[in-house]
Amino acid sequence: MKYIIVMNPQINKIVLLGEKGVGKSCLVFRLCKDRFKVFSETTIGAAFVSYKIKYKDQLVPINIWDTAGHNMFNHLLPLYLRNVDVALICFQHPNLKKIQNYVNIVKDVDPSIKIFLVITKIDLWADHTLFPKVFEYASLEDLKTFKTSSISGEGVQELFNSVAEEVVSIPEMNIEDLPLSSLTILPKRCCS
Ligand SMILES: Nc1nc2c(ncn2[C@@H]2O[C@H](COP(=O)(O)OP(=O)(O)OP(=O)(O)O)[C@@H](O)[C@H]2O)c(=O)[nH]1
Ligand SMILES: [Mg+2]
Repeated sequence: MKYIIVMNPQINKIVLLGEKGVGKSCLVFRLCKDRFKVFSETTIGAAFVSYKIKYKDQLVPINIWDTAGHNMFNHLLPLYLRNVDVALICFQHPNLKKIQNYVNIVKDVDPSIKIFLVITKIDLWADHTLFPKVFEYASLEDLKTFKTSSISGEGVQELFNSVAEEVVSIPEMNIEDLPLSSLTILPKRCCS
């Protein structure tokens, strides 16, 4: 019998994390629909989206986990961070302590996760150099920073291009090397 292998959402896994209301879900919506989501409801637990990013001459599939920023869901973050390739720490205010707290949460789960710092809602800021301490910290920790607005779309493509670049730079595994838990194998129907 023939089989098809369905990639699990744990492959090319991207997680957005950050405080409630910083604009994580709107960022994902802007990426996927190329427009601003006017009425965005607070996320419960996490939302999952699969998307293919156009990068150079290829389509890079990514699995996005958009986590809830409300404090009551903080204890779930380590679960969503398992097997993550890139973590996008989103924030709209330059509160270094809170940003460092998220960086530590990610590093505690797996220090090899690539972390991007994402400033959101830059349409609200006249001057983004108001984040000097954040940039200083980012360069010290060798973390890439991005400035985005889901309203104007500014910086969103650049951010996800870098995500795709990061994902394609991860050495491809042979199918035999992938952990069984990351694959779902289904019998192939004769007509499919
Ligand atoms: N000015 C401005 N407002 C934004 C932007 N992105 C999102 N918002 C607004 O910010 C609010 C929260 O956006 P969400 O994307 O739902 O925030 P979230 O981070 O997903 O929030 P939780 O799911 O509660 O963690 C909404 O009222 C949006 O309209 C942006 O780029 N600029
Ligand atoms: Mg949300």
